[in-house]
Amino acid sequence: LSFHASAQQLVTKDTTFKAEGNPIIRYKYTADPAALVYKDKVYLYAGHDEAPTKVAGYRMYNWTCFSSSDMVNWTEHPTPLSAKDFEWAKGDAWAGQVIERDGKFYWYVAVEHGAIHGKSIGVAVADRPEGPYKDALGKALVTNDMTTNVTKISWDDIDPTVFIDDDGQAWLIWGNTGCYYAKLKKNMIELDGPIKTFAGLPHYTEAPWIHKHNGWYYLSYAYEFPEKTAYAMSRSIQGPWEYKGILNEIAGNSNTNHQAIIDFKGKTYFIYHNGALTPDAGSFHRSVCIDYIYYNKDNTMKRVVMTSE
Ligand code: FUB
Repeated sequence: LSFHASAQQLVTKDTTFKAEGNPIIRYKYTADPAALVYKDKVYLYAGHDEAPTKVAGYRMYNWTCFSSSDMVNWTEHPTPLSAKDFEWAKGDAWAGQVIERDGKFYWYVAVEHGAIHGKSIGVAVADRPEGPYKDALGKALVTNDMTTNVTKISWDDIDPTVFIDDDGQAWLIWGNTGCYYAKLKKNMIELDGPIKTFAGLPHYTEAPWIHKHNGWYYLSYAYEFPEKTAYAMSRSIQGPWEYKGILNEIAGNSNTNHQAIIDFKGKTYFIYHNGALTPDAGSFHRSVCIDYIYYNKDNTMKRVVMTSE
């Protein structure tokens, strides 16, 4: 598959390709990656930047899914979920994450609410990681009026990330003006208790991601704007979080950075996006990249070395 900047190739059936360096997907723009390891495969979920050339502004209508057994040979499974699949929403397929529980796959995403000002979080469900997914709730799981003065900011309830801890408790974490968190019920489609806000995350902007390593919790997030990726560590998912510094620098000509961190077949991967495939409007024509994460002896993470090969 080859890339055409002015005419992105629309893949409508499962299509295989080989990643040849970063960005790994070169025939369409992909943003806001999330990843799931399930049964010996990585499932990579991404939004789709469809802004016309030179248009500054997000045009995102649906999400896509890629799978791989080796991080090199990939299959795209289009298009498992669209913003229009949420009848209560009026568009904007922004960032999200998929998790598996009891053989079902739950995809938490941000979309523009049709009746309540701003972005809301919806959840869709499927029987297979590659979908198809359908709205699991018929309404938003989190709306702007639950966290913010709704007249203020329309993009507060965005970037949901989900984590199931070793004790079986599922957590939803998200937000822009704060990094919010709440328990999820076992059914994965209802909050179970109050929404709280994490402290100890300097220059937090958005894009939280939780992972665990050697008994430590890591909360990585987009830092400042234009965004770098920073992270904090804790012995408990509820904090207190101790800030540990920058994990990844600004990625190319994209104002945003948005990461997923996974372990797969003995290695740790940092999955993010940059604006490398476009000479213009890189913030709105983003592309998914993958590099390695390495840990120091004290369990802190070394800065990511971004590669193009
Ligand atoms: O893709 C739209 C927004 O840009 C996401 O919600 C943010 O994380 C940033 O990547």
